[in-house]
Amino acid sequence: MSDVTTFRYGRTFDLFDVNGNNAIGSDDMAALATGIAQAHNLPDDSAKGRALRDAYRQLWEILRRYADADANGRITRDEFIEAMGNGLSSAGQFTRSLDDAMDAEFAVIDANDDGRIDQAELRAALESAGLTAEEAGVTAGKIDADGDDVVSREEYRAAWTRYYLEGDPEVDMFLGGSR
Ligand SMILES: [Ca+2]
Ligand SMILES: [Ca+2]
Ligand SMILES: [Ca+2]
Repeated sequence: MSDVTTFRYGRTFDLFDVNGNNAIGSDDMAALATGIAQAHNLPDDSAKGRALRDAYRQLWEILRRYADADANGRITRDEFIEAMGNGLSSAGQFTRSLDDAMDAEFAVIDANDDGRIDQAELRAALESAGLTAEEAGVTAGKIDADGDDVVSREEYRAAWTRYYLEGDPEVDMFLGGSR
C-alpha cells in the first residue's frame, strides 16, 4: 500500500477514533452521532437525533464485520488501514452506510427541512463544528461545488466523500462536532 494511501486512511481512522484511544469502537461511533446532535442542540429523542444514531450504529456494524480482524470488538489502526486498503473503502455496503450517515447529518443541518442547505444553515453548522467565520466561509464555498449558494444532498455527500475517502487536501470539511 502506498504511503499516501496509508496516510489518508490513517487520517480517516483519527476522525473515527473520537476518544483517541487508538481503536475504533461502538463508543466512538455513538460519540460521533452525539457530538453532531449536541452541536445542533438536538434532543436525544428527536427524530433527527435518532436517525443520526441509527446511521452511525449501522456504520459501526459494517466496520466491525469487515475490519475487526481479530473480532475483539475494537478496530485498531492497522486493522482499519488494512481493511480499507483491501477494498472496504469502495465496498457497496460501506459506501451506502457512509451515504446514510451523510444524509442523516444533512437532515440535521437542513434546519428548515426544505431539502437543501442554505448559506446560513451551512455556516451555522461549520461554526458549531469549531471553524472560524472566515474558515466557514471558505469551506462553504468548496462544498457548494456549483456555486448556486445552496448545498444539495449530492454536493454534501460528494464533499464528505472527497474529504474522508480521497483525502483531497483542498477540501476542508468537518464531521459534526468532532473538531
Ligand atoms: Ca476509540
Ligand atoms: Ca434548508
Ligand atoms: Ca450548490
